[in-house]
Amino acid sequence: MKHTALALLPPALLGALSCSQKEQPRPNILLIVADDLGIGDLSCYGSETIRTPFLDSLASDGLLMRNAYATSSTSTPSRFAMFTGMYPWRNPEARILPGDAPLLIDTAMNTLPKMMQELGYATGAVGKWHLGMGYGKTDWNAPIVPSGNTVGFDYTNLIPATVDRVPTVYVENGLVVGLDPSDPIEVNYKENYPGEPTADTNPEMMTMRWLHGHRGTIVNGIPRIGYMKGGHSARWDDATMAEYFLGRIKDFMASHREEPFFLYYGLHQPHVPRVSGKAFEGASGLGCRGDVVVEADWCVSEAVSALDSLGILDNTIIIFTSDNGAVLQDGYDDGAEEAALAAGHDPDGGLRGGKYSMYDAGTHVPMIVYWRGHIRPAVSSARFCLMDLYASLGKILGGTVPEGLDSEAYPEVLMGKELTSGRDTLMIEAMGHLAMLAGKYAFIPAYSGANTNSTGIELGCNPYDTLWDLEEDPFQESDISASEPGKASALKGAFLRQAGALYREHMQTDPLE
Ligand code: NG6
Ligand code: CA
Repeated sequence: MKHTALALLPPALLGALSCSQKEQPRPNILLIVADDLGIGDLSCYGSETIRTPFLDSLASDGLLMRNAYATSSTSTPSRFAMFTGMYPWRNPEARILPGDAPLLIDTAMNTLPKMMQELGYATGAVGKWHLGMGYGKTDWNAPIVPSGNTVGFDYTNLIPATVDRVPTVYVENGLVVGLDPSDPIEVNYKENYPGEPTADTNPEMMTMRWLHGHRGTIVNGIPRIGYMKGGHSARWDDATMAEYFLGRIKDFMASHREEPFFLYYGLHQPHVPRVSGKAFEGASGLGCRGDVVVEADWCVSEAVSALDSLGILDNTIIIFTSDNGAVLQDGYDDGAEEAALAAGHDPDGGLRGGKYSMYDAGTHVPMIVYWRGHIRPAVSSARFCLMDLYASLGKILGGTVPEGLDSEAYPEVLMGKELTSGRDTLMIEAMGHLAMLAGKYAFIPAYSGANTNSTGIELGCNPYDTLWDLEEDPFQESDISASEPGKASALKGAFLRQAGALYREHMQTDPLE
């Protein structure tokens, strides 16, 4: 008998379940967050080019959410909001972090994983982190404090930042895995260490070429962002990363099978550099990016099979989503854009923009919630933000959610009981720019500056306000600000009431012509 020592479900969840289910113990939560996966990358969302059979089966047996949003179109702010329940733009440091950044989450803050700990859950974080660690000027050769372990996770095994940033090592509970003390690691984001190979000094060592940004230390033939020295025995192998993290989550789930757990599994796919395991090379017929999406689908199937073999699948809520929208060319010459073009693959499923953008594809992400025997198969159009997981899980599990968070509780939406009505207003953030979703409308205020970056994606920076009707025009083809001036000015008023000070500050440093 599992979970014998546990409290039974709290009233909020009991109401959502049938009589026969009321004796269940508290469910585990497995939160899987892919990195830069677009809504058009999964066949359950309509992709006819990439096949993701396993995620399709989770979606058809669970809840497929058509209106799920991240707060931000890049990783650090998106994950910050998800774990803290606070809009990332309230913290000016919540921007794409370098690999040597200090911990972004104030250790005094309440967080989603801390709430889970208070509820008696074992908590774990495995995979992509990108929320900083240490106090800055980190010594990678000593225990790193504070870290994910300080903000609510009992166990962590993390990529400090991104797969394309140094240090290219796994950090387990604040310690670099496999480090040889006689070959200490040094990390620097300003200048190279004399004699260390980079894209500039040793181009012949590269097996993947850079297009933008990635011209620092070469690790496994791939030039990264930033410079590192030493730590050779600890450097990860990109091709076995998927298996490595699967091993860690399987161990975590097995060792906590007798108690409730909250496990965050940050998939490293399909962020650049896209290196799949050998078994997935060519698996998609769509180049390296397609291959790593197929590999990610396999990772989820392995995680779910492990839960099943442990006998805890029926007691685990699986939430699958992505931190921000998709990008094809993100700084490497890896053929992803060419392959997608040739196959007619649109990773954004027709939505405008992409990663980095205020247009819808920046933050509109796939989200599937699966709980065998508990959540009925359904397709939901209710809006839900990843930032709302904190308050919603708090409501479902009876946790204490602090006052004043930006996270809003939608337990019925998350459990697939309410399929149409969810969050009304959401401020979205894209590379420091803010915009607002309200009801069926998207309002993007005027911004100066470039409307694109090195990826070629449109950022939504127009020198005039724009208004979009996402119901009538989900692909944002016609700006209706001129035909609906009343609506545009009402939404602008609402936008300025929420974020006026920040917006004005932004426009002062970056004024409109
Ligand atoms: C950008 C990188 C991009 C990616 C991104 C962060 C360049 C040209 N681009 O600065 O490759 O690393 O940062 O992505 O260097 S995220 O998904 O983690 O937010
Ligand atoms: Ca990302």
